[in-house]
Parts: sequence; structure tokens; C-alpha cells
Amino acid sequence: MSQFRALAAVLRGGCVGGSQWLRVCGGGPARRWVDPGRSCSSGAAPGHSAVAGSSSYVEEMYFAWLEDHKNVHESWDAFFRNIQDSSPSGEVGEIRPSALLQGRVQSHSPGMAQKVVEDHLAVHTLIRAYQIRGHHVAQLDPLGILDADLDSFVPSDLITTIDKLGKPHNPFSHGVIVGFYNLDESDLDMSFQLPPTTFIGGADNTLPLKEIIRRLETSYCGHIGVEYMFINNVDQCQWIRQKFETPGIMQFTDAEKRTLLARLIRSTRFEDFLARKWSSEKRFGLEGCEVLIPALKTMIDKSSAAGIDSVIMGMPHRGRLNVLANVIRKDLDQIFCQFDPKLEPADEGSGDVKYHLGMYHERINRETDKNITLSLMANPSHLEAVDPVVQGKTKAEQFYRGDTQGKKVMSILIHGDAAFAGQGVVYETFHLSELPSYTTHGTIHVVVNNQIGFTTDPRVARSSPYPTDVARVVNAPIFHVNADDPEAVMYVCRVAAEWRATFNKDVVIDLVCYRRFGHNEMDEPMFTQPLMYKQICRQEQVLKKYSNRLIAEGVVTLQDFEEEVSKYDKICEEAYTSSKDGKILHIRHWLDSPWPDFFTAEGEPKSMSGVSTGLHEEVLQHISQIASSVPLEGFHIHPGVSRILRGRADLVKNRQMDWALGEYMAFGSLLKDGIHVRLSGQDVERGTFSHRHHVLHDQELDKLICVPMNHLWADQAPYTVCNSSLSEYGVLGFELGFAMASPNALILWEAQFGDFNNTAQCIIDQFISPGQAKWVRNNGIVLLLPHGMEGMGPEHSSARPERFLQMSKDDPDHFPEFSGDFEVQQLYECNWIVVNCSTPANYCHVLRRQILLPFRKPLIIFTPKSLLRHPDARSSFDDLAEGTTFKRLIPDEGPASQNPAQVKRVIFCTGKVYYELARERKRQKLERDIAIIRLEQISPFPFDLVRAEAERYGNAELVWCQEEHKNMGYCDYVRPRFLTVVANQKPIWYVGRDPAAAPATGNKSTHLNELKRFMDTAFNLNAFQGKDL
Ligand SMILES: Cc1ncc(C[n+]2csc(CCOP(=O)(O)OP(=O)(O)O)c2C)c(N)n1
Ligand SMILES: [Mg+2]
Repeated sequence: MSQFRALAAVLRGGCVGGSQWLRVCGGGPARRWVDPGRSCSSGAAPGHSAVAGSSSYVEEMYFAWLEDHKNVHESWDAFFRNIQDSSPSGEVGEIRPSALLQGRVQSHSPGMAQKVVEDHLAVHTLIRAYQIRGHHVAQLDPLGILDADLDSFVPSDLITTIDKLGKPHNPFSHGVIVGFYNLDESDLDMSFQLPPTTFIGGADNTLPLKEIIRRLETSYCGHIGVEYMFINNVDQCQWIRQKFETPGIMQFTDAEKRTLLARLIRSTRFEDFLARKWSSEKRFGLEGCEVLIPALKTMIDKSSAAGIDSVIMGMPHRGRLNVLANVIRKDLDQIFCQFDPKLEPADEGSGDVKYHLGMYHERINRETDKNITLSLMANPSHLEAVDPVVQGKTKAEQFYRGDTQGKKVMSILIHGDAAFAGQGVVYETFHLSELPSYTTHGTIHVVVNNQIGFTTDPRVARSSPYPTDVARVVNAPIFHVNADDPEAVMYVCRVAAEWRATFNKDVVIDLVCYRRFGHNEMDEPMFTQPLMYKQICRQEQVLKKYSNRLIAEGVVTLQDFEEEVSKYDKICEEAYTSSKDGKILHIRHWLDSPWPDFFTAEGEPKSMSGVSTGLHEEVLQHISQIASSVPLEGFHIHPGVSRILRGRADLVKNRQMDWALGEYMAFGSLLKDGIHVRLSGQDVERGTFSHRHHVLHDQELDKLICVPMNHLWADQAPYTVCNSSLSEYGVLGFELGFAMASPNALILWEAQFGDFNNTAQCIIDQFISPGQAKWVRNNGIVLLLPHGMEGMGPEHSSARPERFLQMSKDDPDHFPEFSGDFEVQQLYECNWIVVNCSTPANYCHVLRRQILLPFRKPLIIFTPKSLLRHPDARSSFDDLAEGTTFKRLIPDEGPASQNPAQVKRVIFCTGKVYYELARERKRQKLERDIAIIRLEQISPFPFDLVRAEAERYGNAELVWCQEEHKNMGYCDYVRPRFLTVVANQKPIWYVGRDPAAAPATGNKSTHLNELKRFMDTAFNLNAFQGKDL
């Protein structure tokens, strides 16, 4: 590099003749813009090979630069500035530019130029290398044994003070730091212009290389590892650089340090207290990551200051009790009494274990003096399953409060390292984060990265360097931080909250920590992690380390510290004493989403009477008119859609409706009553089967759409219909969470085909079926599951009714007592409602009933495919008229019903097979002999109505007919209930397909043969004669 100083002097001397020379080459106006992208007159970057051999080219650049620094590319600008800065005085002006092309100087210049250029580029590249890869060498692991990125390498493009600088890196290179850049030791004192993509200079534009390296190390390789260079937005990258590179930016006042210490005391002493009092109880303590509590509180403080007044959180087992106690501020005695084995439940909740229950609390944030509501969602053991649920609940709160930018309501998700890396729902949830109908405008994710999952080492538990890599897909910055440095942790929490408030995008904090004990406190970790745990035994508590540090700094005295500790210990002791008074466990106190106005003060329904779901003719006419037209003028719809709308209009003229219109009536009428309706799922806007068309697309203007359902009434509630990402687990979880926020909304999730619901099985099994029993909260989510054997093969045929029915809790062997309104009472007691409607009117009624009921239960609807267009599957407006209601069972209304004593067989069925049965009965002219009765509500089983029908056709044999295979469908559910209805006095014969492994055949003729076979049996009046049960 020193060689180049001579060249600098030479070049400087040539400034006199610069303008003359410029005319020769440029031939244009005196001032030229030297475009770095062009050849002859451009400013190819100083390191470019074209530059290396051309000293006249360097001269050209130099003179242009002298005239105006802006004439050249910024790399040339930096290059010449550097030369100017380092040139010894006196040489300037002695050599004319022509000399540059001749003699000694000329012979040296190309190589020298190249070296200067290379050095400069090297430094810029080095800065960039730190920005990209500095986190790989950050000191993140408090134990100092595992590398947080599972690799101990130092990237070759980083020059660090610890292992390279000043030492020959390559033994054959004779004192030159070869590394990546060909820099030598003398370059360390050389000053370099800093690029605009770094803030390490503070107020300085240039820094010596040595200082550049030191500052980069401070910013990127200390206790914080910042991963952000994958973000494809320059402003966001600059924002992060400014937050982490600006010298001295990580400052805390003494007051802030004391608050941090006080919070750390609470976090640590809470776990110590539990360990002392209940030494043999599992509690999934936070030891090793005590800093989580001050971390969450810092985020909440900062977010509150930015205007947030509601924070919805989701988290797994680890540290949950501590979060409840010290972040949400649940009364300590209520937490402690959970450890009492004699506690009796006071309400219906099955009493889920204490580290699963949720909580909702409104309080004043002490730092900001503002109101804040904190809720922690109840969650199952199934790690990460709660993620989309939290997001849905957050979205709903934002929606109902008109918080369109997420400035009032936000979510925080806490994760374990193994689960965050391993569970696919994490990815699914990330992929909802930027979608218009699903975004919550930024979530702060915190990973409690204790570098272990149960007994499994991360080196065999994930393929990515960090557990957080999944977040890169959505350009979320990731802040890795050593959890034993509380101030570094607080700093990243502060920045994360500011990031969320500034960009409304997700951000991840990776708290690299350790787990002091086993997976739970009873578990022996030495079996599997002997070395790690030897180190953990030696590891001083972070509270001890930090308090010592603050005492040494003079921020607190030992006495202050000890007083603070005993103050909190005393609080715990007092709460412990009062917890012994509690004899009853009120699960209701652990409700995460209360609906105060919907229930009585005791949490009971306000009434238990039946609901009228019929509609006024005017309402029916108005909705159907909007449903069959385009409410916007000059809107160009597709001719096919036009045809569909005309078809609807024709139906309406005859006061008839098909399935799509029945759905329109339900949604439209609820919207009229101020009920928000939200329908979400893959392709729901058009409808997979192209029957719905709730969003019309202008055929000439891009992105111009019309949602007629939002044009029904001026003061209607909003209708949301949204095509989702191709996810079931994530999206169903999201909608379930959405449905938690308010009882006054109809939230529907439609599976593209019903069989895909099993991809969301965890949400169904862990939340929807047992949610109320575990967590005493109602939820009225509706699942629309297209189902039916259409000869289309094993996929897309079955929504697996058998599984939903198996989880229904009504007792098959107990004939219920009929008191009050039996229908409502039975619905109140069930865990969910399972229906298969055969008519559009009944579909409409059941959707309306869902909202008009005084409580909420999940509703599973097996919806049709071929029936969507079946000419017989239509309803008259009369079926929805005022006074009509949902029919749990549709009796036979034909000739058989007029002379029931003569009827020989009653076929009970549900769903689409009814139409096949009815057609076959007609074909065989058996309408007097055989009654066909449709079970529309399968669960809870309409014992009352079935008994009435069984009694009415007292002489007939009873048959259950289904199109599904015998080990599937409804058979196993209905059979014992039928037997209970007839007190086991009569058989209920099965007609349907034989048992099978796959839900349907893929062969059309086999399908038809199967259908024919069971139809033959259904109408063969001798089929069961002489048969045993
Ligand atoms: C989906 C799921 N699979 C398996 C388990 C069983 N399990 C409970 S905790 C745990 C390890 C979790 O490790 P990590 O996510 O790192 O959290 P940590 O316990 O270390 O805080 C496992 C496998 C579970 N709870 N959920
Ligand atoms: Mg872990």
C-alpha cells in the first residue's frame, strides 16, 4: 500500500492539466458524469481488471475527481480521498500528469493502483463480511462449550483480533496476513474511507483498519449476534446497522440497571421458592434462562410506550409459571395453591395442569403509567400448536378494534429451541405473517434456546445452524444473544420492540442459555449430557453475576440487593400462607379470553331456550337479489360467472335456492344483525367447486374486485372472505384463535376437501374437541368439510366423520332425560356439534343457530360436493320462512308417512346418500313400504326425534344406511345410540360398503358396483330375514 502513496503524489501533481486532458478524452462539456457502468468514459470500479493495466485510465478518473468528487463512482472517490489523506506533503504538484504515463511512475502505477484498489475493496468487503457472518463468531453460549450455530469455524473472510490480526495466518506467507484479502500488517494503521452501509465510524468517515476491526468485533461478535443481511430491504438493513454499529449505542442508566436487577431477582427467587417448597414437583423451571422475565417486561414496556395496550402471548411449559407470576402478574397464591393435591375443581374444567392454563389480566404498566391488557393463551402439550391460535386471536382483536396497523394490539410468541426448529407449524405461522387477512403486523418471537430438547442434543435435532433459521423465510431479523449478559438481552428486546413498532414485521430473539436441571426437575440430565452438565454445575447464577457487577459499578450496594431479595421472598411466603386457605380450584379464573357481556356474571348462558332461525321474506328477497347480481356499476364479470348469477336469479324467481344461495342467506342475514362473518381457507372466495363466487373479479382491470356480500345493507357488519395460504394446521389454528376473541362472529374454516382436515389434526384433537373441558372457554368455530363418495378415488372423498363422532362425548348407552328445551340442553352439554345437512335451507338454519344460541360450541359440517348442483337438493324460500328452524332430523313426508303402520322398513341415513336412496325407492316403487329418514344433526344424537320416528314406524325394521365403508362414516356412532333408543329390543341393520382400508375406490365401475350392491340390500325387504345380529 505504501507504494501507492507515490502514485498519489504523482496524481496530485497532475491537477493543473486536468481540464485540458479531459477535453481530449471526453470531447463533451467540461463537467461529465462518469458512469461506473460504462466502458471508456466510465468509472469502472478501482479493483476492476480493466483498470489494472491502464494508468491513463486512472489519470482520467483522477482529473475528473479533482474537478468534482461527484464525477466519479464512489469507489473511486474513496480511493482518491485515501490517497490524498495519506500523501506526504511536498510531493504534490511536482509531477505533471503526462509524467504519469512515462518512466518510473508509469512502470509502477498499474500494480500500485491495483493494490490500493484491492486494499480498499478488501476493507469494504471485510465490513460486509462482519455484517453477514459476524454472528458466527459472537460469544453467544453462556457455557462456552457449544457453538450456538453448531460450528466452531471462523469464516475466512473475517479478520478478528483474537485469532488473525498481527499473526501470520498462513505459515508460508512470511508475515503477511493473507487471510482472504492480501492485507499486510502495515495496513492496520492505514485509514480507510467507510462506506455508507456502516455506522461504525460514528461521526468519522474514515477509520484506521485496526479500529475498523475492533469496532466490527464489538458490534457483531460480542454477546449479541445479529443476523439480518438476508433482509431484502435496504432501509431495514440500515436501521439495524444503526442500532448495533453506532459506537456506544448500548447504554443503560443506573435506574434502568436497577429495574433490570429487581426483575431478575423476582424471576430467580420465584423459581428458588417453588423449588424449596415443592422439591418433588414438576414445574419446568426457568433456571438457566431467568433473564426471560426482564426480557419480556422490557418488550412490553417499550411496546406500551409505542402505543400498544393489549399483548397476547403464547408459550410452552418452560418458565410458564414464572411468566404468569411476574409478567402477567397472576396472584401468587393462586399459582401456589395449584400445587395442592387436595384442591377440588369448582367448575366444569377438567383441571388441566398448571403449566397449560391461560390467563387474562388488565393492569397499569409501571414504566409507562398506561393501561395494558396481557393475556397468555392456554395451550396443550403439543409444542408450537398455540402459535397460529395466538395470531388468530391477535388478528381478531385488531380487527374488532379497527387497529388496522397493529398499533394497539400485538402478539409475543415464546418458543423452545428444539420445537422452534422441528415443528412445521412454526413455518406455517410465519407464512401467515404478511398476508393481508392474516397479518398481525409483526410478532416478537423469543426462543428460550437452552441448547437441548428433552435429552436430545441440537446437533442431531436440526439441520440448520441455528434453531431460528426458519424465520429467515419472512425476512425477520434474528438477534442471537447470550442470556448471561442481561444488559445485552435488554438491548435486543428494546430494539426488537422498536423494530416491530417501526416496520410492523416479525422479529426473533434467540436467547442462548442453558437448562440448569433436567427436562423437568425430577429428570437426570447427566445420563445423556454429562459434559454439558458438569459445566452447568460450575456455572454461576446470572443473578449473582449481574448483582456483583452492579455492586462493583456502584449502581447498587450489597445491602440494597439483599433487601430487594428478602422483600420478594417475603411476598412469596405471604402468598404461600394465604394459598393454603384456597380449597377450591376455579378454572374459570384461568380464562384467557373472557366474554363478559355474553354470559352472566357467573359465566352461565343468559337463557336456555330454543332459537328461531327463520327469516322474513323481505330479507330473503333482498339477499337473493344481491347474490344474483353485481352491485357495482360498470364492473366486468366473466361470462361464466354471469351465467351462474343468471341461474341464481332464475331460482330466485321461483323462490328456490341452491346450496350457495342457502349459505348466502345465512351469512347475509347474520351480517344484517351486526354479526361479523369470516370465511377462510384455500380458494374459499370462489369455492373449490366454483359454486360460491363471493369475490367477483373485473375482467379488464387488474385487482379490481367486488364482494357483493358487503353491499347488502348500509349498516351491516363486515364480511371477510379470504383465500388462505396452503396450510391446514396453521390456518385452522388461526381461525380458532380468531373465534376466541368475540362470541358475536361467525368464523368458518373450509377445508379444500374434507380429508385435508387431518393435516390440522392437532388443532382438532387438542383444542376444538376438548377446549371447553380443559380450559372452560367456549368456541363457535365452524368447520366446513366437503365430503361424499362420488367415485373419484380415495383422496377427496372422506372428511372422516367417524373420527369426529368418536370424539363426541354424548353417552351412547344413556337415554337422556327430556327436560326444558331438550335440543338446547343437549347442545349445551356436548363438546361439539356434528351435522350433515341435506338441504340448503337446513344448512342456512344450522349456521344461524350457531350464532343465535346463548353459548358457543364448535360446529363440524360435512358439506356436499355433487349436491351443490343437484336439482333435487334445493329448498324453497318457505323452508327458511319466519317460524322455521333447523331440523335435526327430517322425517319421511311421502306415502310411507301417511300409513306408518304398513311400513316394513325405515332407512335412517345422513347426507347425500339420501338422494340416491330416494331415487332408487321411487324406481322400485317402494314408497309405501319403506320410509327414509334423514339424520341432519348426528351429534349430539337426537334421541328424542329418533325415538319418535322409531315408535311411529313400530312395525318396521330399522336400517342404518351409509355410503361410507362399514368401519368409517357414522355407523359405529349411531348404532349403539339406536339400540339405546329401542332399549335393545330391536336390531338396527347396517347397509353400506364393506369394511376397507382406503376411504373409497379409485375405480369408477367398482364404485358403481358397490353402490348398486348396497342399494340392492337397502331395498331388498328380505335381506335381513333369518339373520342374527
Ligand atoms: C409436538 C410435541 N412433540 C413432542 C413433545 C414432547 N416434548 C415435551 S418437551 C420436549 C422437548 C422440548 O425441547 P425445547 O423445544 O428445546 O424446549 P425446552 O424443554 O428445552 O425448553 C418434547 C420433545 C411435545 N410436547 N410436543
Ligand atoms: Mg430446549
